[in-house]
Amino acid sequence: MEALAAPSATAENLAAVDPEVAAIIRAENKRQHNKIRLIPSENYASRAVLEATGSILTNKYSEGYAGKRYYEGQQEIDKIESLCVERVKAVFGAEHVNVQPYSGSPANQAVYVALCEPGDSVMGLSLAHGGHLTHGAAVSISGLHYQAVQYGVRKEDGLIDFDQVEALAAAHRPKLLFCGGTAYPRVVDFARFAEIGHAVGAIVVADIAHISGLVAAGVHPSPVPYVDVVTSTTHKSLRGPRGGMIMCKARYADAIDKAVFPGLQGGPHNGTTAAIAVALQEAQSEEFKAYAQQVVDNARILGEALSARGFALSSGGTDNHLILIDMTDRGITGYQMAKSLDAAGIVCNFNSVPFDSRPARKPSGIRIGTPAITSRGFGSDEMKQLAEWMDRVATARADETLEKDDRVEINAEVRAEVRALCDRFPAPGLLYDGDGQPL
Ligand code: DSN
Repeated sequence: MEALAAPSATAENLAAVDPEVAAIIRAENKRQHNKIRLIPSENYASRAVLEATGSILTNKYSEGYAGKRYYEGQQEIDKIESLCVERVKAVFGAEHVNVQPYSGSPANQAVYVALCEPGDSVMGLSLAHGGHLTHGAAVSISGLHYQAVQYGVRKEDGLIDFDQVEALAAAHRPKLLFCGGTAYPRVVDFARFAEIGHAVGAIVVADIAHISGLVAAGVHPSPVPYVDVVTSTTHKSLRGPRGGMIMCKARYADAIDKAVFPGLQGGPHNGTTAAIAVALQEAQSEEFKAYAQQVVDNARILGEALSARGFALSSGGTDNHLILIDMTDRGITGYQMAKSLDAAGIVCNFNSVPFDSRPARKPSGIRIGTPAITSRGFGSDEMKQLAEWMDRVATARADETLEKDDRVEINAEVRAEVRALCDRFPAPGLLYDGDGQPL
């Protein structure tokens, strides 16, 4: 059989072999350039990370761990995985690291498989108050197979209710106590969680998927000195490939490794492993530290500008990269705001707010964040402009005297202004032509 021809550039190969898929990827390349991406769990990975992800490492099977594989031919793969593990240890100061989980949910599932039995009591922040599905939500395996107890935030200030955490921990004596979340805009007090969990014999797990880039750069306190296990994705504020990792104290290393492989997974995704290593190399640079600080600064400036324009911020503001906004006072739902913003070229997600009276599919809030826009160089001026656009879109959506066409027109005006701003800020990793236009 004839060998597959190999034109030089990746994009050319794809376009020649599968023009349909190539066209969809190009359209997405344009969308990621043309719109302001505010989903706080998204980012722009560098070309270096993307090249490692899409490299020939995808061709290799390597069940097992470095030096203990079930297939031959691991001379280079062992080096990649060991390098990646060493870089994660160096950046986070962890005793043991596993970089094989396919993403954040499998990483968390591995923690359950490693450290407790079905039916055991486990505790986490409720999804409705900013936790993650895998922290014990009723619809997830973490809530279906374990006795999940959920804590929340206080109604008066939106902060974690540590009195409740303490009382529930004492009453249920959970095997695992999860902290961290996906829609919590404040600093997580890992030391406090560790104190409460350890007092009742719980293994304390910090899920830092959202904030791992901030932790790596030292702009959010690290859980590593306090808790027993730390899980994370690698593609959010850390700006790596889509993947997951687990850090733990040495005494849990065997159980965690066995749970990931052979407990839950087969062969690791070696291109992803290489790309995590690249992201960790990038995360040790001064540029990345400045980036992470700017992510937090941008979120604070954007939050203040939005508050000044009458947006109600959950917990009154933000300490990290994300902002949760209750749209009720603006006379619309979060669902309506998210749809209108997308039409105006600003992408966020609708999200429940704590104590939401509306259903999760059409909730009151939106969730926004600054990792992606900071990667493309937005700063304080752009945050203030963004708040003005969001105000204009919300006002138009709530104005019942406006005809639908007028609202469409206002969104189109904002979209044109957004597009002009985006053209001034090319994003890392995207493909551009010689005139700076997205391919
Ligand atoms: N889907 C992620 C987020 O958007 O926060 C969490 O898994």
